Amino acid sequence: MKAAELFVRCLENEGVKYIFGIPGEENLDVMDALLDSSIRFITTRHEQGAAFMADVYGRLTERAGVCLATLGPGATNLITGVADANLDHAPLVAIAGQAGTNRLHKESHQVLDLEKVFHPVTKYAASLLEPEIIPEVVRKAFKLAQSEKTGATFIEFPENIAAMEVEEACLPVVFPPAPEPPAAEIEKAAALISRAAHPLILAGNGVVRAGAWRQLAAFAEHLNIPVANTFMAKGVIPFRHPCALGSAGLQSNDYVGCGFSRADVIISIGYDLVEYHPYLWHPTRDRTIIHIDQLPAEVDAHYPVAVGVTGDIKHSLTRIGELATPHPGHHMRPLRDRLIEEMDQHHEDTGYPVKPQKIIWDLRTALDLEDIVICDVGAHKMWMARMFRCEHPNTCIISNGFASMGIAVPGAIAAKLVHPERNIVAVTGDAGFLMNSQEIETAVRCRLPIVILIWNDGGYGLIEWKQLNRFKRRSNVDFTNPDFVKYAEAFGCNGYRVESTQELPTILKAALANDTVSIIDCPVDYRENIKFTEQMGSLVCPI
Ligand SMILES: Cc1ncc(C[n+]2csc(CCOP(=O)(O)OP(=O)(O)O)c2C)c(N)n1
Repeated sequence: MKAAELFVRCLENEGVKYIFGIPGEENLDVMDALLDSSIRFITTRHEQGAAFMADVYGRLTERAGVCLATLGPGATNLITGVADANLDHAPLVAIAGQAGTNRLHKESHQVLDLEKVFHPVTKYAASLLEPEIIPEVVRKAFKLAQSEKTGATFIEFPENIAAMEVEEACLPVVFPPAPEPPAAEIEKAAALISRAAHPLILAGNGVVRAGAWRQLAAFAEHLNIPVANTFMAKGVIPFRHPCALGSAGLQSNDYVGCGFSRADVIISIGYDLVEYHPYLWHPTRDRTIIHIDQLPAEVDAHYPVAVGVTGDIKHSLTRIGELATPHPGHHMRPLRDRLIEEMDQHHEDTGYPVKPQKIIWDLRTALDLEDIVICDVGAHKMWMARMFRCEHPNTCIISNGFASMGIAVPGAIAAKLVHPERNIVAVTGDAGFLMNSQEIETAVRCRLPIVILIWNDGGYGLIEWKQLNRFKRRSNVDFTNPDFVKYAEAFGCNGYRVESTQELPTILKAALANDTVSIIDCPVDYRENIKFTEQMGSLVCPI
C-alpha cells in the first residue's frame, strides 16, 4: 500500500477518531487516504485552533488528541497549542507535512527543520524519512504522548515518502500498567501522616490523569485531612465534601493559603510544579513534604521531599489510607466556611456591569454538575478557579501550565465532540475570545452547539490588575471591541448582550437551550479585582 495509507491505518490502530487541522500542499496523500478511513477530519480555520482542540480532547479522554498542518507556516501555527498540551501534560500528537527529502538539504520554499522547531515543545519529535519506519514512529509518538507525564509529540511526514509504496503492518497497542509503589515508602508516608498535627493534601492534575479521584476522596475522608486542589485539579474532590478547601493557585493571600501556613505535613498528590510554584505555597521551606505521584519529584529548593511514593496513585492512596491513623478533626474547616460565605455573598447583586462573583453564581446555577466549562486565560480564569464550584473532575478545564490565551473557544468545540450530551461553555475574556474566534465557523459548520460567555471589560483585564497592584497605574491595556452580537450573527450564531444584571440567568438559560452556537457579551465589573487584592492583603487567617 501507499505509505500515507499505512500511516492512516496506524492512526486508526491507535484509536484515533478525530484529526483537527488544515490540509496543505505537502500532505495531499495523507488527506486523500483519510477519505477511506474511519477517522473524521475536523477542518479548522487556524492551526492554533486545531492544536487547542487536540489539547482539550486529550485532557478529556486521556487518549492523544491529534492535530495536523502543512509544512512551514502551517506547522509553526500549531506551536502554541502543542506547547500548551506539553506543559499542561495533555496527551497530543501533532503531524505536519514536509517538503520532499530531495529538497530538505537546501534553502527551499516553506522549508523549516520542523523536528528542531518542535523539539522544545514536545517529548519526542521524529521525521518519517523511510516509509518502513511508519509503524514504529506512530506507535512511539502515541506511547510517549500517553505515558506519564503525558504530553505532546510530533511527526513530520515528507511528501515524497508519503507517496511511496510500502509493505508493513501497524504495531500492537499495549498500555503498560503503572508500577507498584514500594512498600517501604508507603510505610514511611503512613507513619509521617499519623504523627502529623496539621496535615494538608495538595492535589494536582496527576490525580485526574491517573483517574484516582475516588481514592483521593476516600483517603481524605477516612484520614480526615483537608484537600486543596490546583486549578487543573478542580473537582478531584467534590466541593460539597467537607474536606474540600478549594483551589490553590492565586498569587495572593487566600484562605487556602492559611492552610499551607498552618500545615506541618503537606501531602502532594499528582501535583506538577508547573501548576503552582512551590515558593508561593511553601516560602518557609520547613514543612515535611510527602510526594505521591507516578514519577519522582522535580527538583526545586522549595519542594524538599521527605518521602516520595512513586507508582500507581490509586494503589498508593489505598495502601497509605489503610496504614495511617485517622485524625480526630479537621481544624481547617473555617477556611472552607469563609470561602463559601464569599461565594454566596453577591448572588443577589444587581450592580451593573456584572460582578465576577455574580456571573459565576448564575453560570453555576444554570449548568448541571456534569456540564463542562472551558476557561480561557485572564482575570476571569482567576475568579473561576477560585469561585466556580466543581463536583466532578474535568468539568472546569483550565490551562495553568503554559496558560495560553485562546484555548477556550477551540477547547469547547473539542469538548462538545467528546461529550455531545453535556452543555459546554467557553468562559473567556474579550481579548482571548478574539484570538481564536474564527473557530466559531468550525463549530457552526460541524453543528456543535456550544455557548461562549465573554467577560467584556474592553481590555487585558488580568494585566491591568497586575499593573495596578504593582505600579498603581495602567500601561497600554485598553482596546475596543466589535459589536459581539452582530459578530455572532455574521457567523450564523445567536448573539446576546447582557444589558442588566437581572437578565443574565434568563440569557444563559436561552443560550444553553439553543441548538447552535450562542455568544453572550457580558460586561464585567473588574473593579472587584482590586477590591479582592485589598481584601486578601489584609486577611487575618481564621485558624
Ligand atoms: C497567548 C497569550 N498572550 C499573552 C498572555 C499574557 N496574558 C495573560 S492574561 C492576559 C489578558 C487577558 O485578557 P482577556 O482575555 O480580555 O481576559 P481578562 O483578563 O480581561 O479577563 C494576557 C495578555 C497569555 N497568557 N497568553
